[in-house]
Amino acid sequence: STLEKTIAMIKPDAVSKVGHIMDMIFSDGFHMSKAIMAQLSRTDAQRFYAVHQQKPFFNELVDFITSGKVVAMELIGNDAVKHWRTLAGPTDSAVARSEAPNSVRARFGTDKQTNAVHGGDSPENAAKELNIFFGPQPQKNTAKLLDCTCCV
Ligand code: YYY
Ligand code: MG
Repeated sequence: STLEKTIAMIKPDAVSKVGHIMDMIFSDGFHMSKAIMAQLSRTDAQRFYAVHQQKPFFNELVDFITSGKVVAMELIGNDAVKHWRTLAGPTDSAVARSEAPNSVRARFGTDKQTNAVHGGDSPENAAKELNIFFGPQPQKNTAKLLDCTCCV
């Protein structure tokens, strides 16, 4: 396994569940090194979802993600990218409820758009997405206390 960092983001539909979701994150063994509550501008939302620019749902997705506050978190752990996507569950919350009933999306999401949380899909994309909330990453990871050497 590899020590990694990833981004977890609570979407506007689930911000009121931030406590429950953080409980799930900590219970599953992640370290949380940064967290911020913010409302994304349209420009930042388009940057955040740049990989989906060509998708038919892009504009609706940007509408949704800018519709209220979000909570973005930097998570650190072994295989954090994959681990967080597993805890988040399948994209469609209805599918999550049948296939991964203990996942965040099963518990707090509604459907395939309104699905409670985001997870970076690779260390590279996670770094770009974290950059939107936290600015350029310093040379050495700030989580000194965790002795994280994955992102130096
Ligand atoms: O990575 P993940 O969030 O599980 O799914 P993606 O396929 O990357 O899609 C990103 C985001 O777009 C998804 O969380 C909800 C939204 N979306 C949508 O609104 N309609 C779809 N048919 C597929 C995805
Ligand atoms: Mg994705």
